Amino acid sequence: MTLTSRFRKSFGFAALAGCLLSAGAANAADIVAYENDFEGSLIGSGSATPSAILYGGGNLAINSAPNGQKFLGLDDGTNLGFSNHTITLTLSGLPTYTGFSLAFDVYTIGSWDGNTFGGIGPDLLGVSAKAGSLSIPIGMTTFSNWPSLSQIQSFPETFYAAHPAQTGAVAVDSLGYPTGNGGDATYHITSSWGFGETTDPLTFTFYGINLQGSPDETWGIDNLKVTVSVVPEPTSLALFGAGILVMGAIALRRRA
Ligand SMILES: [Ca+2]
Ligand SMILES: [Ca+2]
Repeated sequence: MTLTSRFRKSFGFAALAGCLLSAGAANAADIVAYENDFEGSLIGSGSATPSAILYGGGNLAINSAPNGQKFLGLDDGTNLGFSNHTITLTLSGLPTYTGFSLAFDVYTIGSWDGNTFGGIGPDLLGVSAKAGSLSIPIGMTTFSNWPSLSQIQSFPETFYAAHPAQTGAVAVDSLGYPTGNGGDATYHITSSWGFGETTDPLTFTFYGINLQGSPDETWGIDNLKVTVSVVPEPTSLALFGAGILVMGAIALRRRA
């Protein structure tokens, strides 16, 4: 199986949208495999929902930020989300697909230290995927909530790129966590990939590494959406081909 669209080098995922290059792309249709804003349900919706499984190092829960925003986090009573946990979303029951797009928001909560070493970092968050037997290391990066300390982080590229703290954040301190401990930041992340025809399952793994842990440095997932590019059924392709033949015959007759 050959990748025909590569992740840009980084978490600059958005730029890759629409770059799927597989041979069947012209006839492929995108369907929503999974979608969840975590306002009401851990299960979510989408064509693959019945077999979507989310789990981590503890029990998952819908957490509530101080401003009322709900997101995927941990059932530890803190509403602070994950620390050094691994969370996996498995989608099955999908038709044959030739690519996927992943989109989600990550909330970095508290005292994230970006690329800083010396025992307090680097504070890493990573995402990987597995499509059928194909493993895709989507990216691993760092975040910092300390622009006031002139810290650097790798986002919007992968570790060990260097950018000022909170570069690329779509919101800062909007969730209402205490700013004395770094507050919070919101990042919107997307990544699109294309490859040969692939079957179930499609799995995404999200993980935190090297964090000082709850309640100091935590994170949450929100507005998670997965679409897949689906190859048309052979029967509809055959009908489409027949339609072209008929049209061709009519054109020939007119010309005659
Ligand atoms: Ca939400
Ligand atoms: Ca840290």
